[in-house]
Amino acid sequence: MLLLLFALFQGSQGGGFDRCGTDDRCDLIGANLDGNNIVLPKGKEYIETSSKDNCACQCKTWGPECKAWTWIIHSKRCYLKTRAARPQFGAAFANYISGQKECQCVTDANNCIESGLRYDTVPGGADILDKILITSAIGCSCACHRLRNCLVWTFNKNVVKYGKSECTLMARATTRVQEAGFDSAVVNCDYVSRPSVCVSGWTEFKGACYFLQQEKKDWDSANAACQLQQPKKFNAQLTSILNDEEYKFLQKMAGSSEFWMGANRQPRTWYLPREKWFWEWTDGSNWKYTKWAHGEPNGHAGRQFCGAANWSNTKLWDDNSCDEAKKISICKYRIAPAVPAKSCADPKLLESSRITCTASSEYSGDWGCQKAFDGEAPCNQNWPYSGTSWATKGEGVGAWIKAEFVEVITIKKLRIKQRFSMVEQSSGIEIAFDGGVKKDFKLGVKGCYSWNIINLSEPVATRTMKIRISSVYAKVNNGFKEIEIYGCI
Ligand SMILES: [Ca+2]
Ligand SMILES: [Ca+2]
Repeated sequence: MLLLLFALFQGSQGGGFDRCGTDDRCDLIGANLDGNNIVLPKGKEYIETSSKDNCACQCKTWGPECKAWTWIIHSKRCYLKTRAARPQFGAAFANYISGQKECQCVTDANNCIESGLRYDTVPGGADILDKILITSAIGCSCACHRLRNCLVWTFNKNVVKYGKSECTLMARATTRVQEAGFDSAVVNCDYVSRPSVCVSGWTEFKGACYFLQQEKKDWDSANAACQLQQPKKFNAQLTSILNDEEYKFLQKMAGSSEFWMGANRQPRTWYLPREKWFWEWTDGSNWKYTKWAHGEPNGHAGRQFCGAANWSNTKLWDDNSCDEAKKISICKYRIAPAVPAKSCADPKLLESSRITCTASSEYSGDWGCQKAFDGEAPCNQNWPYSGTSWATKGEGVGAWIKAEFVEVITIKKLRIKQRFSMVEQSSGIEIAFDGGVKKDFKLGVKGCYSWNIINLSEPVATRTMKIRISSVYAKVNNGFKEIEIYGCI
């Protein structure tokens, strides 16, 4: 008996750890996976666990029923889930960490990491989105990709706690400092989390999108306004200017006006000797190309820390007081180069948790766009309140639903189920993928008893998919019961 206990003890200490081997590269930080809780013994829906690793472990060892987990930091509650629903982000979930049993880490770290570099930050400053303990630099990179508005990460191997090191996630590039034991990267060196086209209102030029802000603003407010420009998640910054060609393009955009650019000097300490000046681009681009006017930057009165372009008669650059309100500022975000489609011999159903969505309209929260990607497609009316479909508010032709994925997916096949009611059936759709690729399809199957199956003649690599209804059999509140996406990651 004692021997058996001993064996069990050994199993849980040694083998248990190996079997769990949680992978924090995949964590969704500040995210909740709503619902789909496994009901535990005594009707409880959660287990109290000391760490998110322990929670992930519970899921791994639970058996096939557990597909995902959510752990709440302050209450230490661990919820095991039968399905990874669409993640919820936002202030209410700042204390939540979620993950899936199967780990897939989105990262561009191999292209981006700079060793021996840290980004310096003000402790507790608004630039810091999160500080976490994590196992590897790649993990830190993944966490940054998973966290909305994360632009820069720094991984500090000099700190080791519980076998993990410190990972700081930041909203903008701050002072770069050479220091051993650090790895850092700027997310926008990658293409994975970037869109492939400029959204409307932005002008495309050589792999980036630009927006002219025509409201009087000081440098910091102008940069903050860039970050708030739609779509927010691209985290636009005041523009960097990296060569003559780009500068000429921006000068054309600004006309004859002087404008704020992303150049700024760190640290903003008055009367700092010139050899300690450190100029940088707020979007993290390398500081190489400059176009200073004669005698600039002069740090006038010891306190000019921000860069303006198209200055005065010279039309070159000047360092200026960051507090000065300028009429014009220009924002920039990078876009992705086209990604080649994979061969994808074994297409798999894309999980809901990898999809976020928007739509031209939603009948109500119970018929929101996420209902088309929630994995539920029972063929009944679900009247009155528990919709399993996306429904528009009175739309037919022209209605659209757009899915965005957390990484580039090569799509091979779709299955689409229409809504229950025969007076809400669509007959044709146009599907648009990244890079303006569009395809038309007929929907021959009405109602929700069977699927419309759409095989793509060529697989498409994309981060977004927008389905627009192009013709209808009949219209009330058209929409879709479910859209299944099959492909490879
Ligand atoms: Ca100056
Ligand atoms: Ca559904």
